[in-house]
Amino acid sequence: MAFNAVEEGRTRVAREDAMQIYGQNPLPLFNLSLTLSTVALSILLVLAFSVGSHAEHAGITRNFEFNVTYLNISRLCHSKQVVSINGQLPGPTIHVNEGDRVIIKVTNFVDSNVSIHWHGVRQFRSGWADGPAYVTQCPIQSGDSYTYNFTVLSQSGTLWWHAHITWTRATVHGALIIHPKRGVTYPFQQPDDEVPLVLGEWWNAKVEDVFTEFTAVGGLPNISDAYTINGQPGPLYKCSTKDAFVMDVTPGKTYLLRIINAGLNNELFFSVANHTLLVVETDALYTKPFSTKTIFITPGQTMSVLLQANQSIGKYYIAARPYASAVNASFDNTTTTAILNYQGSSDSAQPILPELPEFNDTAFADHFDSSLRSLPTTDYPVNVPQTVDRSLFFTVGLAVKPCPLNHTCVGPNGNSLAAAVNNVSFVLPHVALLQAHYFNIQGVFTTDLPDQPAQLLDFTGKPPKNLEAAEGTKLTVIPYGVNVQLVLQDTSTLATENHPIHLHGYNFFVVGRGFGNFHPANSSSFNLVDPPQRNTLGVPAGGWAALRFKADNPGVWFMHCHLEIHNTWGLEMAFIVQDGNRPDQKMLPPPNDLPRCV
Ligand SMILES: *[C@@H]1O[C@H](CO)[C@@H](O)[C@H](O)[C@H]1NC(C)=O
Ligand SMILES: *[C@@H]1O[C@H](CO)[C@@H](O)[C@H](O)[C@H]1NC(C)=O
Ligand SMILES: *[C@@H]1O[C@H](CO)[C@@H](O)[C@H](O)[C@H]1NC(C)=O
Ligand SMILES: *[C@@H]1O[C@H](CO)[C@@H](O)[C@H](O)[C@H]1NC(C)=O
Ligand SMILES: *[C@@H]1O[C@H](CO)[C@@H](O)[C@H](O)[C@H]1NC(C)=O
Ligand SMILES: *[C@@H]1O[C@H](CO)[C@@H](O)[C@H](O)[C@H]1NC(C)=O
Ligand SMILES: *[C@@H]1O[C@H](CO)[C@@H](O)[C@H](O)[C@H]1NC(C)=O
Ligand SMILES: *[C@@H]1O[C@H](CO)[C@@H](O)[C@H](O)[C@H]1NC(C)=O
Ligand SMILES: *[C@@H]1O[C@H](CO)[C@@H](O)[C@H](O)[C@H]1NC(C)=O
Ligand SMILES: *[C@@H]1O[C@H](CO)[C@@H](O)[C@H](O)[C@H]1NC(C)=O
Ligand SMILES: *[C@@H]1O[C@H](CO)[C@@H](O)[C@H](O)[C@H]1NC(C)=O
Ligand SMILES: *[C@@H]1O[C@H](CO)[C@@H](O)[C@H](O)[C@H]1NC(C)=O
Ligand SMILES: [Cu+2]
Repeated sequence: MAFNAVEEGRTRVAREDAMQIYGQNPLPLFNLSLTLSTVALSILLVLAFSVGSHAEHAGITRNFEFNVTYLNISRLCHSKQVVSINGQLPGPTIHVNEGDRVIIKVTNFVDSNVSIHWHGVRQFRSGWADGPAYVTQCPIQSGDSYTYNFTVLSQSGTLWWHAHITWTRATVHGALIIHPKRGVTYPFQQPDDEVPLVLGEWWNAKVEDVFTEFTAVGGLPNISDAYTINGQPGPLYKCSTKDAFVMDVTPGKTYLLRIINAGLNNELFFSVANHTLLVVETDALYTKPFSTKTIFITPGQTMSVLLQANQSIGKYYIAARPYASAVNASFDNTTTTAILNYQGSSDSAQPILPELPEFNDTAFADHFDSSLRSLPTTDYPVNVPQTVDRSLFFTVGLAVKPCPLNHTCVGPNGNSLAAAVNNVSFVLPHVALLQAHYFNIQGVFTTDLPDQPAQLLDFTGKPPKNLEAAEGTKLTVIPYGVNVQLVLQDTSTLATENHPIHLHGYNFFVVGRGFGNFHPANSSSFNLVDPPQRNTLGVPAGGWAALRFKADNPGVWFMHCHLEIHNTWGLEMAFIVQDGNRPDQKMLPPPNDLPRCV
């Protein structure tokens, strides 16, 4: 099977993917227990009721088993033990069709706590299955199991899943592919084959040690030693000559690359030498086809692109390297490669490297993000909220906070480095927020995150002298059904930086973006016709982005920077979206096996 073969340094394109698309029976994939059952009438009725206005075609139920186990692995001539799913890195690929119910039994066989997030899945009313630790559930402790149970509706394309606790997602992640409803084709050229490309980040040291070390002193973590494509760094790294993912192609055929940035702390440029990429979908939502040599993809983002194997027979590098927007910050300045291998190319052929933008090419990153547009189709109308019921203005940026008692910190003036939303550095509670909300448990959170900054400053100019942020578990309450506009404003405190902000439980429309300070007059140029729809957006370094979404999914939904450094420092908040009046607008009760908090 494809990803197992990666261990031998050479992999074939997974045929199973295509078979699923062409409507044949899915095969068991990658050592996963995948059982298929047609849905009984009773479940159909439950489904039709439970999905309310989002009911589409009823799907089938797909079962998966995820065992959290240790894996011994060696890259760049460094061996270590990592936490994995079913002993695979990347972990197993989940294939479903839109409309399916997905049941994943996760059992924790390692010593540490774990929790898994199904990144980008809307989770209509099923927030208990969303996964972020201490937000929608307490962690699955050693020896315990939890069965995630959700349906996949109103979205189609490439998503992924990953651990959502400390930095465990470095090695606990994989692709989650939502194929169109049975009998439905793509709104673009049907590819001959499909290939997930998971971009990752590798440390020679144990990631747990990197995490413990930097959190203890409130400083910067050690940078990674390599990037990877489907778990392999590629031959540009020392000791890695044979450690490359190889994608075999047949001349004349068209391939759908499903690209996922599963890296922890780096936004990436990605390109394939001598080939053009046609972007057709981002974050499991179709886009107007957009042709480019290079894509820009932040941690948390996913993208499907068509590649035509129409070049001379030979070998071409698929390559990724970072976009590092924080001036003077150190970063992993290396390049990962995989090999696009044409059938009939000679074994001795030397692959050609693509030209990638410079690490600081903000103009390219901005041009790429500004070029994306939604593609309205019959199944996916583009309903941009035309009016705003609740207007929010959140600053996102770096800060400091007091060093914890009895620690020595290395941040400015002996403080700990921090990051904040509207000057509040988020503190994770010990009881899951969703439980506290649903069962009305007092003392876990407050609902006073300000809608606007205390003062309207020049956020991107000279930074304030006082770098300190407040700390707290502050949430924002949104009534069911209202249209929310959220302007995210980067700040210059310590450094401006492109922050990939991810919202759980929703997709949002990116109606505007720009550099400098947002001004209300900017709203006159908002795109309310075909703005791109995403679950993760890189807020321009030293700039702003304006988002809109309709609060049609009740629950507690985390929003945070997807750079793990900033997430750990507190660049997080959560929305409580209240229940609506209709029965199908209310949260479902928690499952019986929801992990306990105490
Ligand atoms: C998960 O672990 C259980 C218990 O050891 C085993 O029976 C099952 O086959 C494992 N599943 C996978 C997918 O490895
Ligand atoms: C990993 O290697 C260690 C010692 O090097 C060994 O004790 C352990 O059993 C191995 N674990 C697995 C899952 O193979
Ligand atoms: C999943 O949730 C549905 C709807 O709540 C329920 O009918 C079904 O029994 C659940 N399945 C499992 C395996 O928990
Ligand atoms: C981090 O880097 C420093 C400096 O190179 C090194 O001394 C330390 O051991 C590293 N920490 C980890 C966890 O690898
Ligand atoms: C690939 O592109 C480069 C320039 O971008 C060109 O010099 C080279 O001839 C091309 N190679 C092939 C095999 O098409
Ligand atoms: C190859 O396909 C791309 C589109 O993917 C097209 O722009 C280009 O002209 C084609 N090149 C050749 C040599 O056919
Ligand atoms: C970056 O480093 C250079 C050289 O040390 C220095 O002149 C410059 O002021 C620094 N820029 C910022 C924004 O810190
Ligand atoms: C990154 O590495 C390249 C060589 O691969 C080098 O030319 C460039 O100067 C480096 N940039 C930085 C900012 O370290
Ligand atoms: C990018 O960094 C290089 C130094 O490595 C510098 O010469 C160049 O001006 C920078 N470009 C931008 C757009 O900041
Ligand atoms: C800090 O150290 C003092 C003296 O060693 C000790 O009494 C106190 O309990 C420690 N506090 C914490 C929070 O560890
Ligand atoms: C942020 O909050 C801290 C602590 O309350 C305060 O000292 C600081 O002035 C605030 N900064 C801004 C920019 O509001
Ligand atoms: C694991 O989770 C439990 C339940 O939330 C918590 O009590 C415990 O402290 C956690 N363990 C670690 C090492 O964080
Ligand atoms: Cu960030």
